[in-house]
Amino acid sequence: MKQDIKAVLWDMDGTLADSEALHLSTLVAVLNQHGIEAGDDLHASIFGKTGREVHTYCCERFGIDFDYGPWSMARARHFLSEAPNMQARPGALDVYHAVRATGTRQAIVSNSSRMLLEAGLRALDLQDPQLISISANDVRFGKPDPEPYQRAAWLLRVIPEAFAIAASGRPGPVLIDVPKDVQNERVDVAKWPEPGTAAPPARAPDDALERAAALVDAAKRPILYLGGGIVHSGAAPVAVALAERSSLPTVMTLMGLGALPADHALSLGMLGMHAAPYTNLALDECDLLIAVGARFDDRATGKLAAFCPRAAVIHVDVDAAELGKLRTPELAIAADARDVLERLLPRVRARCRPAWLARVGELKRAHPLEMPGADSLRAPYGLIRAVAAALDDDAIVTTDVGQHQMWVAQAFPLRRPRAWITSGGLGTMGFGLPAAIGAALAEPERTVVCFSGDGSILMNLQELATAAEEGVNVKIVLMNNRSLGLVYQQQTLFYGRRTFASEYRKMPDFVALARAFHLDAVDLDRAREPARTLRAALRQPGPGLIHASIDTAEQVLPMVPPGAANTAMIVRERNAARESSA
Ligand SMILES: Cc1ncc(C[n+]2csc(CCOP(=O)(O)OP(=O)(O)O)c2C)c(N)n1
Ligand SMILES: [Mg+2]
Repeated sequence: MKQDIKAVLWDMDGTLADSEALHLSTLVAVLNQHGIEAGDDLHASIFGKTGREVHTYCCERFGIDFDYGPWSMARARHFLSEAPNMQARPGALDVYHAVRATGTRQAIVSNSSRMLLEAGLRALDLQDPQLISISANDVRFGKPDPEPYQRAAWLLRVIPEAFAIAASGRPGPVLIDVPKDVQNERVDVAKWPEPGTAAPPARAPDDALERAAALVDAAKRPILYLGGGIVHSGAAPVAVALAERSSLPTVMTLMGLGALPADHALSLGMLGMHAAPYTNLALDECDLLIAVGARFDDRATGKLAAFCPRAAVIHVDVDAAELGKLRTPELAIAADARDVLERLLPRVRARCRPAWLARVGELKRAHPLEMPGADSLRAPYGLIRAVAAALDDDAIVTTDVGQHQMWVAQAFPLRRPRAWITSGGLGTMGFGLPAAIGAALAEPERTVVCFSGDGSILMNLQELATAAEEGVNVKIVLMNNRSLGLVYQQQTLFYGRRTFASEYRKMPDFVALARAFHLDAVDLDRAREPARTLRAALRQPGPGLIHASIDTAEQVLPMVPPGAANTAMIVRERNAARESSA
């Protein structure tokens, strides 16, 4: 199967009738200039739900008639986004209908893949949906049609421009509104434009690197804080090298997990709301925080004023707008993370930091991450550990949003970047399955495991049909706690146990549902030898669902109450707020 998934064309504009006059030639041709094209294996290169426009294009260009998934518009962006994301290159998506469907705003904002969104089909005789204004807050760049009745020649300029923006700096969606008359127009093109390419990232001045190195060398209790930007800039190996050279204990955000292997001696895992107690306590004691490709999100920092109160901050981010936005840094560097770390590494002295590492070791022993039930398939941690034990490091893990997502972030031993696909920021339920399908199409040799919840899976259940049709190697591990668990947990902890609209009274039979979509499905609740059944199901090629019940009362702990300092986390043993030990 061809692995080069570059393009997504998307349309559900109605029937296939009266399509003779419609042409997407110019648009498609300019996209082709950028490597977005259907290859020999159309199936692997373009996703689409046929409607009038795409169908016409395919019939014209390839002389074939096709119709395949994904099956829903609403959050299909997840499905589509991960294929280009895996390969860190832009893709394209016609999002016109999807923007208007529930949840897509979250979808656009919450995923950081380098997407080019190509929105189309504004019919002149229909009400203009004001696409650019609707999405103004969501995209990095939205270019309204400067004239009401633009000509197709405009595409020759704007598409290279959009690709340049999509490929430059911090990843994020770009939206181009292509009116229908423009799509239908035929133009003579004398000279095709040069494809838009990434602008070279800003380079840090040498003196900033000298200052950074001096701060790192002088620090007594430094911590390296890695965000998703490390993964996007391909900086994980050099971040590991820096941590090792200067003996820097290292924390990661949800999006940065895998940058440093989970079992690395210097890894303190994920920081923030659901971190191990020792992680947040170490941060409380640090005197220098080296933040790279991270944005001081409130899930990471807790109450900002109490975050790393003793630390000076070095903040490196490709997006200058992040620097000083939430925390005033001692040193701010607006530049590409990889370039900065590569040039910082030789400037930093090799250090062992015995006292600080001993202190961190002490905190680890005294305040560990409790994982009750780690040996039981009936408990969340045990199930996640058993899945991890049955897989190799080539596996890709995706999640939906909820307790299961946080349990996996805590317990799954992620050891490499780009093995972890989850919806951060405005996390959106329904992300996991389509993202897993996209990843599996991009990396067909790997096993993709999608951890999902009983609430989240229902958001995009129709994608089971896509998974079956494409035969993707996706295993859904459905952690069924018969509730919207994260909501139930918050109601339990912070609203006097007044649980409301967070429990299911009539649970669907998920195993039967999966089988109805032609997937293999096993129920660990009923298996005689659940461990063996689990391993066999993970080994079985093709799409499958593994169902496991989880007690509704299970909680993700520790948990920092909303608005509280990270040191005031609720921990498992006592279930009571604790004070900082510092
Ligand atoms: C589309 C969407 N709707 C609502 C939410 C708010 N929300 C976050 S987690 C959650 C519960 C998720 O339930 P489930 O998928 O069963 O996961 P669990 O927490 O039970 O593991 C909800 C409703 C969201 N993030 N996305
Ligand atoms: Mg649930």
